[in-house]
Amino acid sequence: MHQKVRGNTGKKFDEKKLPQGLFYRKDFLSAEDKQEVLNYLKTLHPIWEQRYSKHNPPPQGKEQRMLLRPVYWLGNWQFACLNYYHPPKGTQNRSVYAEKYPPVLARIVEKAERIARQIYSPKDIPQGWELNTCLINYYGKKLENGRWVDGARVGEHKDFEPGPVASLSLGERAMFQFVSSVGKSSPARVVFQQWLEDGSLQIFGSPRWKDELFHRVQRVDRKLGAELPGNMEGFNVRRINFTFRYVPRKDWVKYENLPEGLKEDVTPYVTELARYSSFFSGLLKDSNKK
Ligand SMILES: O=C(O)CCC(=O)C(=O)O
Repeated sequence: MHQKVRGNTGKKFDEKKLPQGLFYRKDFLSAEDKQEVLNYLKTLHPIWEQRYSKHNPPPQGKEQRMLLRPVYWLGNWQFACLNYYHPPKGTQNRSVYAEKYPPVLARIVEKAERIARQIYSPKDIPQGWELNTCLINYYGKKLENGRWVDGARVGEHKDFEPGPVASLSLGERAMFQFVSSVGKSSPARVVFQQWLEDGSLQIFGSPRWKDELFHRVQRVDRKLGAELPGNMEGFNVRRINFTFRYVPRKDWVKYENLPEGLKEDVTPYVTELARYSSFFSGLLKDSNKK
């Protein structure tokens, strides 16, 4: 698996070729598509989620907390308080039907899927794989008690959706790292790092990058002076990232079919989304009719 790679400017790993299983293309997004994506973003109203809820309270030793950043999901919405999609056991009542991709994202996803099918061996692409789920992460600073607090990072984690993940970046570049282990006793060791630039596409897959290593966003630059659409009072957005993943459709659940407690937990979010989204206001209406 070799590909021409430009713009891999992570200092220590400034190489022409990326390791097998990784793909990066700077300037993936054309100027027209970028404008279309930005126009679409102007229509979205992301929300702040809490990690836990009444029916999924914090485990012992943990506290309720707000996520570090606002998010929006397409395809299906993995509410944090439903614990995210986590096969093999955590697959039920975690991925709630959400809005479809707009045409520009559907086109981008088609291209990303084509690239992934070229660069990964069939054993690294699960049966039925398609990038049908998108998490949109908003990175920036938040006004808290009169002070601007920067939360533009993501801690070490894995994406548990099966198969390759594709990631489209807009705005300021982000330092993205794969790290080998996390724990209180041993600090994370950086195995590979990469700046994710405005308009770039990254794809990572295979057991090495998906299952063995963690990944994180260490920091987001401020060099471009980017200001992106977020529609949020007291939150300034300088980077937006779309990660496209695969959740088998058999595991998507309709909001109205969630068990009562879980439905109660996510209803405030659905209600907030319904203020600006006909899809979510339709869900509330249908569910009230039942
Ligand atoms: O913002 C990024 O580049 C990565 C986001 C990420 O790690 C995730 O959504 O799981």
